[in-house]
Amino acid sequence: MIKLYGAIASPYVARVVMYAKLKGVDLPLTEPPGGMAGIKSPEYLKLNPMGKMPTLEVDGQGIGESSIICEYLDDVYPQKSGLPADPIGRARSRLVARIVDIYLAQHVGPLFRQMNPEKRDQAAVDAAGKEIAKAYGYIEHAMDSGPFCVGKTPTLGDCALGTTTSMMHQVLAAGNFGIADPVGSGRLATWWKAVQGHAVCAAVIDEHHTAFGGFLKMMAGRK
Ligand SMILES: N[C@@H](CCC(=O)N[C@@H](CS)C(=O)NCC(=O)O)C(=O)O
Repeated sequence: MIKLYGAIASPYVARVVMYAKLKGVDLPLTEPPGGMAGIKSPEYLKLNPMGKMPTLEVDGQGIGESSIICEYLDDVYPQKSGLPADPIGRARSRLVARIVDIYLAQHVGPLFRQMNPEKRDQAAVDAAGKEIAKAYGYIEHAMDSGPFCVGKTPTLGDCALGTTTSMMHQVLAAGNFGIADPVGSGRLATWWKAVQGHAVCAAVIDEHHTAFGGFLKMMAGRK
């Protein structure tokens, strides 16, 4: 019995949801043990001691980390892989997801703390803007001629980058930081157009966008 725990407002959860849908695997989001706000509950921490979403529960065992969950889904549902067929393509797609995790997302998150212009640390915003632009440069280098990250269909890299890019756009717009859109032109713009034009990717991004918008509003209300 497989269950996916998390909320679609999380780009990491949305990554897994998109990946499963692209594979044609029915994997609805389930309320975590300990309740929706309970990713720090003892029940949840037993499955994923990192206390983060998503977590996949497989016969009572917990698996954390979105990309690991995606690759697990490929192992148990190999009929339609979510990775390109050739080894270099697979490496490129995985590389995009890895760059998102270690070079991009960590610079988008801190901008949440800079939303209020009156309390803003402009030096921190400028530094984040530079790092985000650098990360998209690395990502562009990992892509092939596309239009998706690798080839003509979406794979793991697109699931990771698509959901995180959507979140980044929302954060940049909500904060009005004056940071230029790093996917505004060239290969990255072609990629973003392809993702937005793909029915499955667009539907998941839309759902994530709405939920994340609600999260931003809630944060703004707390200021
Ligand atoms: N590297 C993890 C990141 C997961 C993550 O950071 N999830 C966030 C939600 S977007 C979370 O659960 N945060 C709660 C916390 O850190 O306490 C993955 O790929 O699954």
